[in-house]
Amino acid sequence: MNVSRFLKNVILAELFVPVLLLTIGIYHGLMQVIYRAGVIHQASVAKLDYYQGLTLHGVINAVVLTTFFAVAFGHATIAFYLKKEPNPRATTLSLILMVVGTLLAAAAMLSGKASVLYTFYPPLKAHPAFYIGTAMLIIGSWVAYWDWAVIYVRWKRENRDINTPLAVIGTLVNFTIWFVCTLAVAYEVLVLLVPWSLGWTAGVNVVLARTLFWFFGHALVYFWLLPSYIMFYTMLPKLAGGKLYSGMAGRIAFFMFLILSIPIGVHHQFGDPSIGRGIKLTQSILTFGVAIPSFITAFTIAASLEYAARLRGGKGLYRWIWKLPFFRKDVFLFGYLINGLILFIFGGLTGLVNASYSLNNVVHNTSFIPGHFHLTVAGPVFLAILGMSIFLVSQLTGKKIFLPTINTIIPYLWTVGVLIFSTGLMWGGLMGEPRRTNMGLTYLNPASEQYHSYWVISSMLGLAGGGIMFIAGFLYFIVFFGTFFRKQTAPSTIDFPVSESLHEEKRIPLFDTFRPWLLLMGIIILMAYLPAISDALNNTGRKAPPYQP
Ligand code: HAS
Ligand code: CU
Repeated sequence: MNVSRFLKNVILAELFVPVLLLTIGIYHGLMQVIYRAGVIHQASVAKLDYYQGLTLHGVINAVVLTTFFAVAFGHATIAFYLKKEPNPRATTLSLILMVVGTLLAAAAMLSGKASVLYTFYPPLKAHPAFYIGTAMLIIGSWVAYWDWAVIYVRWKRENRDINTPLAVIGTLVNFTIWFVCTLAVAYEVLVLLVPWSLGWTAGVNVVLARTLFWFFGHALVYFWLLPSYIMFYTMLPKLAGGKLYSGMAGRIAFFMFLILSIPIGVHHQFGDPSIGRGIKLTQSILTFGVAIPSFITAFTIAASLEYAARLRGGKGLYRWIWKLPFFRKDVFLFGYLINGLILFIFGGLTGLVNASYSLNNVVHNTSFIPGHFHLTVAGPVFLAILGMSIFLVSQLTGKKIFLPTINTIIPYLWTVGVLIFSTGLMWGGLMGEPRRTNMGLTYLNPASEQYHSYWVISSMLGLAGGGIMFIAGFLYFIVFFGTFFRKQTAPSTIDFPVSESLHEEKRIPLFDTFRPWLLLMGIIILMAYLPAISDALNNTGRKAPPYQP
């Protein structure tokens, strides 16, 4: 499909800006494992201290990159499937808000005035520019979403009897979740934190702030995940040379995410006082519910891959796997997506450990948690972003991929790195190794009274895995920027691989409409969150005074 110059430039800018910042984010990933393994025993390197680096790492990699990517990929998906380009004014406004907001937040973090980590829990206090900048980034992404909603409604009016393409359902579900969940964090930031950070109010109700944060923070992880799910359903079967086993399964999975992604945030607060046990248990059970759409996805995609491999002559119970196009340069995206899926098997299983109300006591606030989330957000999410960003840049600029062989190897190298890294973190976590701690300064510093030999091997594994991840990230930058700055050889296009459905798909109206699902979403959220918010509001503890690290 041909794209206008305007859309092409917008998508390219939305990929270029966050990938440029990602160089800082990935550098601080490497620094994390170095500090934590006790290789250095100091609070800062190159005048960037441990917590400042961890904040830059979390905010750039997990918030800036993911949000920019979701918007860029959303523009491409809506334009490709609905054959309508976004409104130029809205799109420009959205881009400006996102870029200016990001620069504000980045300035606050780089100047050391916002070392509050990506969760910015009060009483950690940041410069107002950090909060206002992140709010602008989020509002910019809303503008893009509102515009797509208008495009969708117009398209639907003209195509009442046609099933909305699965990728469009996925995009709209994802941004609807995003819009609703970010309302809570917008309230937290604008009403509780900014006035406090400006010195207008004396203290903050910490439990309320954390509850509002996790209303957003859990749904955030699915906002990261769903673009990858769109690729798994609509592209991967085609890339593998087959068909999607069931398009209906994909629709059901996306609508289940719509109703269950938000009302489970309290599973991050099992250890918080002044939230009742009843609501913690309820949200624990609902969390098992949100694993169902992922199980549906696992079986549907595995069946689609097996179908493709058998078409290529694959035989046996498992031997067919080797017929999949793991290292083919022309379908390099396959390598990025399949590695993400393999990591996600372990990411999902460890998530279920975390979600088990009582078991959570063992792992909460230990390095088991970053072990878990690097198997998810640094697994299917990050790999899909890397692969798709190279794919889009190459197509939109009409340039051939720079170093295509290296490009096919990157996801495998990354996966080996993450597996070693996460094994180290989770093993250490089970022995009580803390997360978010500069262990080189304390526990792994032989000169410190707190020296603790238990965590030497586990954190060394973390260092080895993190080093491999850094090399893979470095190679990605070479391929991405190398492609970006090459000579154009073809016209600019967007041509996504499109998976056909294996079974003929009848249109069932319930799975091609948003209204009943939105209603259900509202009801479940109210039921799950009214008690939690009420507990937080009734938190009679003293309001925490600000603390600046
Ligand atoms: Fe999580 C903490 C529970 C999924 C990210 N999670 C985190 C944090 C992050 C995060 C960032 O209940 C830390 C936040 C912080 O800083 O404090 N998580 C879950 C559960 C799931 C889950 C139940 N998490 C994710 C995803 C993330 C993510 C996705 C990012 C994208 N998580 C928790 C809990 C905590 C938590 C607690 C709080 C812990 C604490 O105490 O602080 C589920 O959604 C997982 C369901 C997934 C599956 C896997 C399905 C498998 C698939 C692969 C199939 C493979 C195929 C390949 C087909 C059931 C789809 C075949 C291969 C061939 C070769 C053929
Ligand atoms: Cu969660």
